Amino acid sequence: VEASIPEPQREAWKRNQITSFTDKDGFEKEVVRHVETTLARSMFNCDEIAAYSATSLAFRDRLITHWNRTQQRQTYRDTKRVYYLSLEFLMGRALDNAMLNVGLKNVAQDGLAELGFRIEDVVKQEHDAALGNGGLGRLAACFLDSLATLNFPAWGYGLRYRYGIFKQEIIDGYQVEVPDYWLDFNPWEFPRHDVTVDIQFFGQVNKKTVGGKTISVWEAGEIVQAVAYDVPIPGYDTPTTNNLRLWSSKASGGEFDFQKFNSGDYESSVADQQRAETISAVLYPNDNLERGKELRLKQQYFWVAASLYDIVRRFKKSRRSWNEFPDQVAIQLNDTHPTLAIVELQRILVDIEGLEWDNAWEIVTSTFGYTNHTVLPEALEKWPVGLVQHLLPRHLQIIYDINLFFLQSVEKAFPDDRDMLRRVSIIEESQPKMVRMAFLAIVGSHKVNGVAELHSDLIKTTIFKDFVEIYGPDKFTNVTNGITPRRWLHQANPRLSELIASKCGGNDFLKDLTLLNQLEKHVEDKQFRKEWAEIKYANKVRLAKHIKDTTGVVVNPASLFDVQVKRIHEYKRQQLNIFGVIHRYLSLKAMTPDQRKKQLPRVSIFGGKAAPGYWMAKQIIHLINSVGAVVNKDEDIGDLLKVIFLEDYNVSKAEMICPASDISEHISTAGTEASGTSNMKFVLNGGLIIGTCDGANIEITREIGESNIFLFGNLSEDVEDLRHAHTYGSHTIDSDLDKVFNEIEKGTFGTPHDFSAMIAAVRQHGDYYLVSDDFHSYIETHQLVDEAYRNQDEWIAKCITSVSRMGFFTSDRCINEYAEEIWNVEPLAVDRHSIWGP
Ligand code: Z16
Repeated sequence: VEASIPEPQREAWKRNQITSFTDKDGFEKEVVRHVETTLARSMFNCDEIAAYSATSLAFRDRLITHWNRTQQRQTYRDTKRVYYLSLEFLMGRALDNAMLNVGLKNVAQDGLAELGFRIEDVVKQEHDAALGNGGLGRLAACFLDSLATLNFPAWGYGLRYRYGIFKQEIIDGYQVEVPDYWLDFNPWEFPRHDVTVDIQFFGQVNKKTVGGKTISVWEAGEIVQAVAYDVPIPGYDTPTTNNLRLWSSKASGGEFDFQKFNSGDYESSVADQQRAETISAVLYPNDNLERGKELRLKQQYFWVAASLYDIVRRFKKSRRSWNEFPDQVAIQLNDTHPTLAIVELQRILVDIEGLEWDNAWEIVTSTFGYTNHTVLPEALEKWPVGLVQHLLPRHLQIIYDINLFFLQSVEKAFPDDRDMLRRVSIIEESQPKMVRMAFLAIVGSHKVNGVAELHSDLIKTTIFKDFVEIYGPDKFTNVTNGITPRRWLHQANPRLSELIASKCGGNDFLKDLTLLNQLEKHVEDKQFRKEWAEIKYANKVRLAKHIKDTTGVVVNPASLFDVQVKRIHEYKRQQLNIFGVIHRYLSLKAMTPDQRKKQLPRVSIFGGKAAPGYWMAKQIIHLINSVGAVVNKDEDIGDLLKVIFLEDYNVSKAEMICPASDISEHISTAGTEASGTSNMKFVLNGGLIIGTCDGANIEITREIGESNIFLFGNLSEDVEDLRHAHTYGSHTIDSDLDKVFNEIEKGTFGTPHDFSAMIAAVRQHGDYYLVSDDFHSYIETHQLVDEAYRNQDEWIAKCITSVSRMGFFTSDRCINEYAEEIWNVEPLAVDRHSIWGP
């Protein structure tokens, strides 16, 4: 149906075009209107949640007009678009970000004050959109912010989980998972009940001959409906408002099957409906782990098939030839989770559109790019062939054909290397056979990238080595991760952002982060250092209050705040940190009161979620809490050491924690953390870091200078030999670490049995993560941290210098690199004054 208004009637639309508020009075009018009409409440019945809702609706209206115009502009210009496919988008809160990005936070602050509310309290009413686990999901969110800010025509595609990452409670020192009811009220999404796609599962493939040509027809066994929900993504200081489209699953053919219902089979009708809705029900809560569950594969195909249908539908409107598809469409695969998109596009082109295999394959491989985020073997996706066969019978055939043609070409190029075929085959000949998704992603993409220099080198020399031989080195590239300075500086740390603006000629640095380098000439400015230190102190006071409110522990904001917040994982080595804390505690206990007086007070702050099925990670949380319980009430120690575990670490908590850190810990076993991005957030907020030579730490060091970072530990190139020596040589444990273990085993921190597995991992099971090898260097380096912190003036100078050199780590730089090296897309210039015209 043609839904476009005919030319003669368009005058009336133009006459009545919506004008958004621009000042306090306009804003207040909108808030009152929403309170009284949309929410059906009044000034006699308006709490902070109502104020939040109405404020959000006022800004949402504004965004949606920009969003519409952005889409019209992009459609009209018909240039190449980017599609970012990610199973995770860790967005956090939207209102504060929307107010800052459209430049009207001050207006809202004044308006809300007149209406009787404090903006900070209103902003806090919002529940985080937590559709992700950690770094990978937050990277996707930062990329959306940069894509919009830089005016790229880009869409994100994801799943609209009913439950995002679980809420973490700490009960008796243990993690307890509670469902995340984030959708109760979400003004930031627009259901598009008219945008739906039927998604097939199961069934069989039949061959049919049409006009002398044999084609494969997939007869589905089950159909589930995908419904689009759109989330507007505002750029900073630009009218560009891009779209994040999240798919929700629903039983196809209405609420439930009335045929079945009326014939008395209502139980199975309800069951069908529930089975359909289960697909988008919950985010898998694993970071860096793939467990091969059927529902996860269903999620992946559901989301990928709906997204591709949408992309193809949009392409077809332009009536171009299929060969132009890669000139109009770039699809980026965020990890291997969307790899089935490669197979699905090949299926659409060959089975449905009737293209020849080779022609279709050329289009497919020119369209996709694949980003790898890990080298950890347990995180690399593999699916049992039998499961793929059952769920997606036609896709398995296509995968076999892709593999056949690929292996034929490899055999031709490497005729003498039989083992090569076994090593690179997309099908692993194991029991059971497995589809190796990373290999499929490489074969089906034109570019493969890692997320930091070391990581990109590692994938080329280890897990993807053979593919570098096959395709040559140019298919592999690096795009070092970055973060958006809008959320991670301007929003999280408004006072520091303002101080920086006063030295960098205004807010331009938020769009060109290299402008931070202007700070360097002010490093010697005493007054500037003092203001800088005051802001850090105020941020620490705010965190100290949060700690008091949530844990009851009083911490002194003058202490050195030492922070490690990230997912709990053995490779990230929170165990190394807590063993170090115990070592510090024992040293303090061994001192005379006079010696203690000379020590520097410290607060060790931990936060992060463990995957619910990751037993060892949960033990680590328990040890941290057990140590805290003893240390925090030890009167010999007092303020000299406090150990805090912050419950339910998430994006909005990170926005409070990062600005309050003096030193943060990025201490993964060398070669295991692909990039890390919180390292960037902490330095950008004027904190120093202690870290291993791993991931982006290496490039941070190169940028800010070796004297401004505390590096320690073994190097990535030595890890393999050390592990080998642990297993086959005699393995002696560091003597200080041994003392720590003995103290735990004495029962100082509760039942020793609770922690025996953590100790055994080091003493008996080969210390895979090199905790003992790095312990001495770690302890020594923390002593250097203490010494450096005693000289506050020098410390602040290091912080300022570091911030001034962080320009490289903006996600704007990443997006420009992807656009240039991988997507071949350009921004769409926007005329701020044109409203209807393109
Ligand atoms: C994830 O968060 C990451 C990798 C991965 O394979 C799966 C998940 Cl859920 C992280 C990396 O661990 C981290 O080093 C990196 O900074 C981040 O992805 C973004 O690239």
